[in-house]
Amino acid sequence: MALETGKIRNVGVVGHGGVGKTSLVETLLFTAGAVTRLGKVDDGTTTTDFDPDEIKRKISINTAVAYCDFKGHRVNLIDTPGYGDFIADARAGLRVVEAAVVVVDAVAGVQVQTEKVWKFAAEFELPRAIVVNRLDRERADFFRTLESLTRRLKGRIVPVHIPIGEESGFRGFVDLVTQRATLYADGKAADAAIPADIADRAKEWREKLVEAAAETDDDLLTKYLEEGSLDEPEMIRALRAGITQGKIVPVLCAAASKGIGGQALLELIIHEFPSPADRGEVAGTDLKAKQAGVRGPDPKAPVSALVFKTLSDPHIGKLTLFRVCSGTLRADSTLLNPGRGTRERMGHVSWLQGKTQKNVETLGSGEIGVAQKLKETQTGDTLCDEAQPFELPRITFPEPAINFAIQPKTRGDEDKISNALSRIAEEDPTVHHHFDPETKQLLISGVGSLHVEMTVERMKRKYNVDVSLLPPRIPYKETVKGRAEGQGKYKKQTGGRGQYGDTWLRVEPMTRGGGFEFVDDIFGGAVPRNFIPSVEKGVRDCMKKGILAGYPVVDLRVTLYDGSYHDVDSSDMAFQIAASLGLQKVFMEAHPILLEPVMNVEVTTPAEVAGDIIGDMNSRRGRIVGMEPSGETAVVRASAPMAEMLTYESSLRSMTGGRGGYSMEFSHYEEVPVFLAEKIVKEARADKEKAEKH
Ligand SMILES: Nc1nc2c(ncn2[C@@H]2O[C@H](COP(=O)(O)OP(=O)(O)OP(=O)(O)O)[C@@H](O)[C@H]2O)c(=O)[nH]1
Ligand SMILES: [Mg+2]
Repeated sequence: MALETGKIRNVGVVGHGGVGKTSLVETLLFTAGAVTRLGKVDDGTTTTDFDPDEIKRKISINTAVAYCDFKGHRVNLIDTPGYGDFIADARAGLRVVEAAVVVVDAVAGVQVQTEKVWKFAAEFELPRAIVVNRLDRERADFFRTLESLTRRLKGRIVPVHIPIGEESGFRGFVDLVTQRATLYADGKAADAAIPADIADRAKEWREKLVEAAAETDDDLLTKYLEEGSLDEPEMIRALRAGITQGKIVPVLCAAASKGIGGQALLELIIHEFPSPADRGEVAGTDLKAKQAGVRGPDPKAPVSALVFKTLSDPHIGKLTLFRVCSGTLRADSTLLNPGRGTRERMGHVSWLQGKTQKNVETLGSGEIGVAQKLKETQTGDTLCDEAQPFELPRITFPEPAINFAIQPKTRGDEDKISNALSRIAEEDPTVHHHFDPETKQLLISGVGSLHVEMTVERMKRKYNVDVSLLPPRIPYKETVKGRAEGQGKYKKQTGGRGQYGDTWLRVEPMTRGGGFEFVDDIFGGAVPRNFIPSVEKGVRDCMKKGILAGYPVVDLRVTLYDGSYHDVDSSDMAFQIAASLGLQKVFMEAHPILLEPVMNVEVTTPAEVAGDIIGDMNSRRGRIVGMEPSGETAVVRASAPMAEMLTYESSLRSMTGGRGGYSMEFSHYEEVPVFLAEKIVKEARADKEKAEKH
């Protein structure tokens, strides 16, 4: 029997890195009795940080799922990572829940990623609750944190708790709705009267809560303003409805690692957060009708499910985590993946408690489950009934911002590397890799440097390939600015049959992006027909190898306008060599230059440091194309040479205190300024000499 949709709560736990999300999930599981011991992040014993990389670093890297049953409800918890490099997982996790718990640290208040996950939750119109965690820490301050919440996050944010005791003396909270206290001793909660010393404060905040409840409804507000109060049941009804609809964001107290706050949050989740049934239909594309359509959370509707995470491991194989959006998904059924046009056999399907799977026969609408060893399905895909094809909007991921070149530590490991990277990309869609034929390097791209380093570690641990990371080579190109012409001749007479080829070549520039053009301008057979392709081949090969500094030559027209031959000694090879020698000489006389790739860059930054960003961009030979201030954040658009942008990530981080972000894409090629070109040519020659000595 599938679970009853109205009794399910799917909750995304999100927030800045290290604020205690994983610890809070553990506390919820423990409070509900789903685990018998309260696991600790510092001991590597939590349910949701089970990956060896997570245990080693004591941070969450992957979204993980756990569940508990509380007072007749199924609560599915999605524990998401908080570090910037992995924050795309948090966004993907929020796509499959009905509500979010946003955790903040009681010392630091709102941080960079808090703002980001807040925007994600708003994008998906999710009701939210905020948990002020780590209230037992030194310098923890609930009211200062509250101030930063109301100042920096949009929404009607109002406490439903106030803390009792400070720092290491933090021992519980007042529930402003019931006006009772919950006090903890030895991890056990006990109900108590509000302590006398905070009674006034509790009253003051209770009043603000009533006011917020009244504001959710015009009639209530009129009544409140006239009578100065609301009756208890009325106020509770308004408050609950306000939270469910996202009009009110309640703030709760916690010290997750001490088990404080779990019970109250669970009560809020089951009473105030919406169920998948409340959330209603989901929009998508009806592939049969070839138009927009919807699917309701009805157990009898055709099945549709959204894949929000893929985990792959050489030992357990591939795990596909999905959320059933409509219908009832059965074990051993066959579903369609409409995006890839493939069928997938589901085999066993299970609930997921961290890394532990519990097989079930069916998964109903609104449930979160996992399938093993699906062939082609990847994160973001839809799975659906074959007879009623339907596609949910894909989950999108950010474009990679940083590139490294990868070099195998063991020769001949290249195939193993791309294999491992393809497998990793299945579970992490923010990892990309490709071979750059111009620089002959395998490039890996990711969200940030920590992300790329983690990927390299994962390759080693899971796939046993060891690589080093290098900054990528810049794919410069060579061309000319002027015209020149001259002779290329190759003649060898060493007894027996000799070698003879003689060409006269003219070179001239073409427009940027023009590529290469070979013009045969021979009259009267000065170079015989059958050797003309040899001349062209010699020219092409020489262009590929580069002349000025070993980079490929582009945007060049080469005209063969004269030459001579020898009846016996002329050959294909001789003409190729002659052409190559000729081109090398003529090219250098036609004002050769280097071209460099220029990138379009878009930087998002706190408005107060936008001036620094622009100054820094100028020092990188960048050109500012536009700037849009939008409140507290500004967007700066620029174009800048790739060579200057290799180290941008860390500079941006330090200029913005980690609050900035950027994206970058190739735009076009431009001439390298002379002073830099000289340096690049010199380095290239030195490299070449070194290589020739070895
Ligand atoms: N003092 C104190 N420490 C806590 C509390 N909750 C969590 N911690 C500690 O804070 C650190 C981070 O906790 P996590 O639960 O891993 O935080 P997280 O938000 O899941 O971190 P990421 O997933 O990496 O973003 C760990 O050392 C926890 O033991 C708390 O209430 N009080
Ligand atoms: Mg975590």
